[in-house]
Amino acid sequence: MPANLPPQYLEAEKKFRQAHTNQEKLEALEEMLSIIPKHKGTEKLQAEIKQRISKLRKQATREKKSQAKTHHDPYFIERAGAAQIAIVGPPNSGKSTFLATLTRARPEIADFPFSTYYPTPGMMEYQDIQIQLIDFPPIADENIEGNFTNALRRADAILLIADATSKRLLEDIEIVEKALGKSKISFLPRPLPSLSWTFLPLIIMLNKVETPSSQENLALCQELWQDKTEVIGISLKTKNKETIERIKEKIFQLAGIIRIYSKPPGLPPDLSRPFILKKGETVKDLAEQIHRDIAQEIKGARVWGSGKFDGQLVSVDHPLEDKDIVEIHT
Ligand SMILES: Nc1nc2c(ncn2[C@@H]2O[C@H](COP(=O)(O)OP(=O)(O)OP(=O)(O)O)[C@@H](O)[C@H]2O)c(=O)[nH]1
Ligand SMILES: [Mg+2]
Repeated sequence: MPANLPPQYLEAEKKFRQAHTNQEKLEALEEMLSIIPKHKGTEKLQAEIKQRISKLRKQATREKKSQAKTHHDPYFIERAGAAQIAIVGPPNSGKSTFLATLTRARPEIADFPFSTYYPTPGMMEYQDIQIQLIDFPPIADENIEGNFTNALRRADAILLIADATSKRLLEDIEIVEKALGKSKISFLPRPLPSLSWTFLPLIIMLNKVETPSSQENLALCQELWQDKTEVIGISLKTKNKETIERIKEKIFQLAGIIRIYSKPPGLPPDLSRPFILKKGETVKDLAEQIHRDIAQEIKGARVWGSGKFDGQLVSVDHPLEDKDIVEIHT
């Protein structure tokens, strides 16, 4: 990546990374192309952006054509709630049980592998928000179909559920890891190889840990993955209220979102419906979500929560934290 790209470019690239639809991606790429300084040092990047634009345009035309033929994509799940989490993993690990435990969805649960054919969504309630979970078909081969790949790339994060009692647990997980790699999904927080890659946070839950023989597997997996991500042992069979709460909390953290309550000057805050921002986003990002005009006129804000003291005046670049109350000043 060439140095000294202007902040507006980085802002547009951030939009691109966070885009969920092809239309949003196209708009962000076009913005990137119009902002990028045109000189020798950025030629390669310009070419890459142009290539992505042309690819997305072609894809959009293809999708329009196939929609015209009423081609149905069973992997396409309409987004709902504050975030979308993809549940993936080897066969028979308890992915559908997980969905049935945390949401009102009733997917098929079976004691034989490959019982889920198509992704099934469900809404998980977490305090005052809902997070969408999608139970995907099992991954037992590192080559997964294109629709599956695209659906994963639309999610906000990945929850990998594996069976802690499996005799080949590490291979089970490795296959999923490879399938994600082939889908150009990186879950390690480091620079992506190119614009065509997507970063998605990932955690691993090893299910069925009530089985004594699984303890060794859990310890082994935790050791092996300690530099990459968190590995948590769960049992959906012997679950209780506390374990469910702990799991929900983990999913909320995995989603990488924060809840912000807005407050009009001189009035109490509206605690009924939080705005959903990504972790690290600022007062400016909140203003943009409320209204474009407000984002242009904003001068600062008062924040209750993450500020040094309640009601502290902060600048537009102030990063917000979960449950902050914000009064925007224009
Ligand atoms: N011992 C034990 N069995 C469990 C646990 N959770 C789920 N199971 C069982 O594991 C089997 C597979 O559960 P599913 O939820 O269908 O697994 P899946 O990952 O959706 O399976 P596929 O869709 O085929 O990939 C079922 O017999 C469940 O009852 C658990 O915590 N402990
Ligand atoms: Mg299933």
